[in-house]
Amino acid sequence: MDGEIIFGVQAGIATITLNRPEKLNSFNRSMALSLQRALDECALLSNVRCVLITGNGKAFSAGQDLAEVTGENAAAMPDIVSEYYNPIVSRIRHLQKPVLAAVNGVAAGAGANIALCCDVAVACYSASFIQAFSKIGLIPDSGGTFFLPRLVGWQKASALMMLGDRVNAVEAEALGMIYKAFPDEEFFPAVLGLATQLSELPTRGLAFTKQALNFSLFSTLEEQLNREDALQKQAANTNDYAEGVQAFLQKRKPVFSGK
Ligand code: LHQ
Repeated sequence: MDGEIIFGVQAGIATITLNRPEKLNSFNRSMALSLQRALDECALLSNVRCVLITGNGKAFSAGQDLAEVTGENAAAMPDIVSEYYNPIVSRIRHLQKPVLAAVNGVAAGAGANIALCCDVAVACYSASFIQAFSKIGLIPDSGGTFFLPRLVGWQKASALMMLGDRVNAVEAEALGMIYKAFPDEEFFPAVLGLATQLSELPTRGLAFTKQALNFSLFSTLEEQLNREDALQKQAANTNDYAEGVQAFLQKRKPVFSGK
């Protein structure tokens, strides 16, 4: 996909690698649109049961390519947020498959917030997260003002967004910003293990879980209980539910098909 994204599918896992390493995988228009297309592809491909997003080289992503927003051909600000980042975040949240962010290095600005909106985000010890926006007079976008206070609490989020502190991976795990941090040398085996695990779980059940979590962000308890009831009925209609129960009763390991 245009060379700025490397896309591959193997054993149920679609890997999307942000590939502008010399620019710390910062987003230009082409990379943003390629990421959107790759996510669309993941939605369409029935053999994809887990999506892994990572970066090539020493960074995950330094956010917007600031060279693109200066000079005569600079894209207008409203276009950047609505054309690049909002469609990426919406696609990740609405994809009916688990999305794993493997943060292999610095994640700044929109790069950080794209990682944080994924279903599971992990990082290597040498990675870090920076809400870099305030340093250039912007506000956190890509869902940052939505997800970060929900992940780490209002006060921490507010301070991190205003001060633009660099948060290392171990702190990010302690804050609940990410699921886990791994030593660098253990990172890729750990990521592969998690991606494999996610790809072998009941995919439709995970999609219903994701729908319930999305819905919980705005609902009352009563609304949420009703939503869980409706989604549980759908989950109970899947082949994987039948397989899960049978396997338990037969004391064997379940083999889920994702259907
Ligand atoms: C970069 C970038 C970069 C271009 C490193 N762009 N070249 C929405 C609406 C509209 C407009 C703006 O944006 C947004 C959303 C956003 O994402 S706003 C936030 C944009 N991102 C930033 O402000 C982060 C800027 N980068 C940094 O603060 C540092 O580079 C970090 C902390 C990420 C990494 O620091 P270092 O590891 O010390 O690397 P470095 O600074 O030396 O960067 C290496 C190279 O990458 C360097 O190029 P050079 O030619 O000198 O080797 C940088 O210029 C380039 N680079 N980030 N965002």
